[in-house]
Amino acid sequence: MSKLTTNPTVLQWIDEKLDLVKPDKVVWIDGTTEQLKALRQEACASGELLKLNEELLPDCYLHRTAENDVARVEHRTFICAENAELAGPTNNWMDPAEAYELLYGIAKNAYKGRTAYVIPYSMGPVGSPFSKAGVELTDSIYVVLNMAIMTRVGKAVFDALGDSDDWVRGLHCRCDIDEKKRYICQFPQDNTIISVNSGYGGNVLLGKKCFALRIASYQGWKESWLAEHMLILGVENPRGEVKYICAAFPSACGKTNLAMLIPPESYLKKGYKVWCVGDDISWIRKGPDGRLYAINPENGFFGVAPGTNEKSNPNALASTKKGTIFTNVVLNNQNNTVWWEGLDKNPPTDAVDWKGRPWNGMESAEKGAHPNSRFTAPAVNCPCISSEFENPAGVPISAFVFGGRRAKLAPLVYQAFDWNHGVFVGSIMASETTAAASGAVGVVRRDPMAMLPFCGYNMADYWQHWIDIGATLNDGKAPKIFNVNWFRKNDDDAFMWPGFGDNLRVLQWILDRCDGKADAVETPIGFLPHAEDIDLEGIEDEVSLDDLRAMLDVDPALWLSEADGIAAFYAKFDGKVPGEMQAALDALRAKLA
Ligand code: OXD
Ligand code: MN
Repeated sequence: MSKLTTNPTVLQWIDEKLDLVKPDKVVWIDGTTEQLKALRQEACASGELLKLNEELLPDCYLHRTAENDVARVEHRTFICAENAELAGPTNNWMDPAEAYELLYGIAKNAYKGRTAYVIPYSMGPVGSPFSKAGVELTDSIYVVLNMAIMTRVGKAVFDALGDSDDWVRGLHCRCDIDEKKRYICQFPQDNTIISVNSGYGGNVLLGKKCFALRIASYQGWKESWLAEHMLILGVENPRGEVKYICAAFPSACGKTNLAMLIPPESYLKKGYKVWCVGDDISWIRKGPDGRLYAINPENGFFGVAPGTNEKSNPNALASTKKGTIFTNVVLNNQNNTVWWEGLDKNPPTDAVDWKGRPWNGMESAEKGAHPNSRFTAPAVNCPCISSEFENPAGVPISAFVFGGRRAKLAPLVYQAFDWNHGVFVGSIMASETTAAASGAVGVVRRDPMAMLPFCGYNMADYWQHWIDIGATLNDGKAPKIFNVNWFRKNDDDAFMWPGFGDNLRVLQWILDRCDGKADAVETPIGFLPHAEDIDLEGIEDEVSLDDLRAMLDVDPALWLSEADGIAAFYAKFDGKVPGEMQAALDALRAKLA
């Protein structure tokens, strides 16, 4: 079949890699509806996909991964840069020459008896100045069909690329799904990703974490832009003006829910709307007017299924009703649909669990869906998708919001004093582990800007890059920076803030601050709201003004001990932490003392 491009750098790389992996057949993905339809049929025939109820879930499919291959594997993820310092103390590092030898050894003849798929894809709308191209070579039809949802695939990508060498090389080999030989390697200096022995989304949909965060963060460093683990949402006020917010949270903090939130009743009545531009990744550049603009480089949502329901996130649920691939959820035999824990209170009794075993939801002690089971849903399905989703110029950012899960420490919301202090606030992001993760509960995991597993270079250089970007923004043009904590608990260990749609009340204060409309109290950690300035209309029975005051309390003793934790974390960077941030830490301690 036609090779879809004459780009010599693409043709040479593909030839070399095909010579290595030795497929029986090569298919170039042109992205046409007919081709994708035929591939879905083929995947159903081979059993890789299972077609779901066409009436209830049109064009939807179920896939099950190997039992040992259900999540990202941070301990097997490597930044293969020239030296260990480039990767920094928070990344696993492998020497590039050593890594290529190891990985090519594993990939040798890995496609024997299989088909090679060449997927040209664009992160960002094709032709946008923000966008970048990638080519993924894979032996997995599941990868092809997921990439066709999560990114823009097809010939148009090659047409836009022309003969340029600026594209990311991605080689994926399923091999034997052997955990001991599983490697997810990024070579930021070579624009290259190699992923072997996995078939799980986060490890093999190379456009997502591997490219759009690890490789792109490095590209952004070199090219003066930012690739961030951030959702993008627009808040439309009753006058029809929309302001955009980018927000970063570690896993399990409700990022997809916030990105698609439904305003509380009182806000809906007034005419507020929330629009989703993206739920996971932002690429951010300075625009012609000197402000920062963001695009969502993805084209779909790779969301966690368990816990997604009509109440927690009706927009995400609606997004999964057509053209969606479900991975590792329950198959309901009764009507050939899917189910997961937290979808509703009626688990199917005649079903198949994520491991492919018969499952009765009323009787089984085991969970039916894997806790990290996923839906891959087209963004266009989302009822609140922003009209700016495809805008090649992106959306202007008013505020950056960082957040984490802290039972006692962080107040509901606070604002950084200025840009550099905001970078400090992002760098001290941390979350306490929940019962959902393995290991001890309540342990603080430091996750600067939610980029810990995704920063493709030394985190200290990344912080400096943030400071440098800020220095290019004129006063008044830089987004304001905030931190939120939806997870504060009272002495009875109960959550104090209702969360979900009510989080808009906090976003409203944030946007009022950006507009210079809300006052604040200066504290050692930043500017805090007056409790009266958070709108509680409609939830006064649930949250009193005194509750709110308690959520806004800053305990100096807790913060002093937090400062010790931050200092210990900074110490890992061997003196590379930018002076501005060290100074912010010193100032925090001095103010608290
Ligand atoms: C994700 C993650 O899957 O951050 O988006 O783990
Ligand atoms: Mn993510």
